[in-house]
Amino acid sequence: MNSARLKEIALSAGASAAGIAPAADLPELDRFSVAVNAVPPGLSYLLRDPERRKNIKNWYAGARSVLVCVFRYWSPDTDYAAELAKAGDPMAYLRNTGRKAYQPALLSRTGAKISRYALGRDYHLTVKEKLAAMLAEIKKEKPAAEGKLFCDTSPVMEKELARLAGLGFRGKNTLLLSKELGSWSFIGGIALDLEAQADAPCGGDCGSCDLCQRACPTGALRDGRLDASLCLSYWTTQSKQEIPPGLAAKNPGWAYGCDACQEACPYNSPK
Ligand code: B12
Repeated sequence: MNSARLKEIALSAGASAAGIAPAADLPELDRFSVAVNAVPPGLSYLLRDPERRKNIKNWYAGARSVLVCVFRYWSPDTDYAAELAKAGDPMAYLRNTGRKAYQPALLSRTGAKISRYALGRDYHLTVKEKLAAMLAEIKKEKPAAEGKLFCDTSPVMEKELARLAGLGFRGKNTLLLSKELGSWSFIGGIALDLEAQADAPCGGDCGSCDLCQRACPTGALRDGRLDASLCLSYWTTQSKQEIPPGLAAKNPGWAYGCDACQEACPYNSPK
């Protein structure tokens, strides 16, 4: 299918940007194995079957191309303090929106902060709805087309696929960083059984900027890698164990997720 048309469909269904990646081996995984990153117990699923993540065809054999989309969830002009206040009591907010905070003691502290990505409806639902609408539209034009949706929960290397689809480069905070949209975006996509012309991968890097690394309160970022066992996002949203006192002492108030490395990024500042 014409890749321009695929991207047009994606934008009409609510993507902030879209691109096409090849359904092929990810060269990144030859250079860096998933196992080289420190993987704490709550993320041990990342070590399961790493070969599977190397190629999206190992997840969906029919894949011939990948429509990758980013969905912006925060604009640099949005007032974080005002949005956090609107959410109200953090504990009640998280409970009512179906989220589980793994360090509940942090929620009752004055000034407890919820990450921007969680100040809204669960993105797994909103993104999947938009992707499903895209696939339905594609099927209207190509009734025999099949596809499989991914957003966060599948063994798919979403950041690298997004980079290959031309949507941004990989920042030193490990996230996908678009020069136009910054990094306050979710990634989601559709592995399609249609051939489509792939976009040029996005080049570029952070250059000498290391503001994210310096802003991380626990020193979790180094050389383009995240040591998740030090990441406050890991401890507050994934870990079933209590946060070690040494890390808790460095936490500037994040009770669900952490935005420190993205707040520091110049691409996320108001233009
Ligand atoms: C596991 C996971 C986490 C873990 C671990 C994060 C991590 N960096 O691995 C935890 C719970 C800590 C986490 C936190 C967050 N996450 Co998360 N997470 C994921 C998930 C499910 C898998 C990521 C993965 O495969 N990690 C494994 C490691 C090995 O992969 P990696 O970081 O890509 O590691 C590579 C690099 O280190 C690279 N590398 C090695 N050396 C070098 C050197 C250089 C210079 C470079 C460039 C690269 C490089 O090689 C490694 C192997 O490929 C993805 C969804 C998905 N299916 O992809 C979402 C995802 C990455 N998370 C997302 C988000 C939003 C977050 C948070 C911002 C949430 C928050 N505010 O709290 C934080 C950000 C923390 C951070 N700075 O990474 C978004 C990111 C969107 C974007 N713009 O990039 C994703 C894509 C979910 C989504 N669908 O939108 N997350």
